[in-house]
Amino acid sequence: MKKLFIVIALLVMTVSISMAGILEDVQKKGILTCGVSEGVPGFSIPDSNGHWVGFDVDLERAVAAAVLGDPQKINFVPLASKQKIIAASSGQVDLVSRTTTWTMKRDAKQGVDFTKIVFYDGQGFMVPKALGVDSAKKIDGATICVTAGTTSELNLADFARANDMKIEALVFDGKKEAISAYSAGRCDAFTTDVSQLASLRTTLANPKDHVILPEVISKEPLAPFVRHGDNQWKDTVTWIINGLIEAEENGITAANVHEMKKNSKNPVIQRMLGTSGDTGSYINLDKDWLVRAISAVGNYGEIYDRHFGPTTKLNIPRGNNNLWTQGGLIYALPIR
Ligand SMILES: N[C@@H](CCC(=O)N[C@@H](CS)C(=O)NCC(=O)O)C(=O)O
Repeated sequence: MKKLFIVIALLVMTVSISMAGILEDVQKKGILTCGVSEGVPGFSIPDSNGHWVGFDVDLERAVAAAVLGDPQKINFVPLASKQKIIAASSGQVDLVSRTTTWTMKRDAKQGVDFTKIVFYDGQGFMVPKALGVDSAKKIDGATICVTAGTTSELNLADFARANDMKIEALVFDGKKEAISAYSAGRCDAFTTDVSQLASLRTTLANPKDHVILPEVISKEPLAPFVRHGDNQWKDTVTWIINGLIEAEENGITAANVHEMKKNSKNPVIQRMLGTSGDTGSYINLDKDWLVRAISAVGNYGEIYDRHFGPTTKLNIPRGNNNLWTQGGLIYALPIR
């Protein structure tokens, strides 16, 4: 009898949690729980005061600003590659923004839904300069350090097979172990997404002693993701990201967003910033949803520049991550 009661209570709890939805849940708790990496400069890493910073972090701060009115109201959960999908599918975190490639299996089979591609990446190789190798086609017989649970591990196997090469993969549970093994000389090369190679190279003792080879062997469209099955929450996060991109296209910045809201005569900008219509109501937020997100972190281009721009250590050219109007692939859907 007691057991039956517990089962019924659990069932009622589960049903009410899933009915309430993640958005209401987050707003009730007043805090957004976000998955991040275990520390990748430029993407997500704590600064010297323990404050999380980075491109992926700013996207999460934009969501916190839009849904909670405060970009600081985030509980950050560092996740190894192996844990990132299950952390969202199990409900441990509300949102993951962490250098994650949108693949068919993750999306359709592993209980998560991707929101919007925020960084077009591709896999590459880093080698010590002293090795004298200038092309990935010349790494036959090499031992390569790679992290478990990543697309990098799978692509490496494909690359070896397709090019009829013998490659020994040294697979590590975490990125920290993988990069330490590489810097200790346990493998000839390190492989991951090219942007992360640029980032991790800055953490090595002598970054100039390492080169990134020119070949890009895969497509790695990186996108934040949420638990599968809560369409409302997925819509909310997706449209906040669309809003940041559309803001760049329309010249709305952290510095001018309030002035634009007051004075812009452009109907697109008026809709985005809540001067006309009520786009916020489509994602269960108020009229100022996007004003708060932009004033917290700036538009997409400002976020990119802050973490990857020419004044940063990483200095990753925008390339495919330029707006479509500038020859890139970054394209926001219409906010109306
Ligand atoms: N984009 C790839 C690779 C992602 C990735 O994050 N790779 C590594 C290897 S450098 C990693 O775990 N990085 C961060 C961390 O755990 O701190 C994927 O989605 O599988």
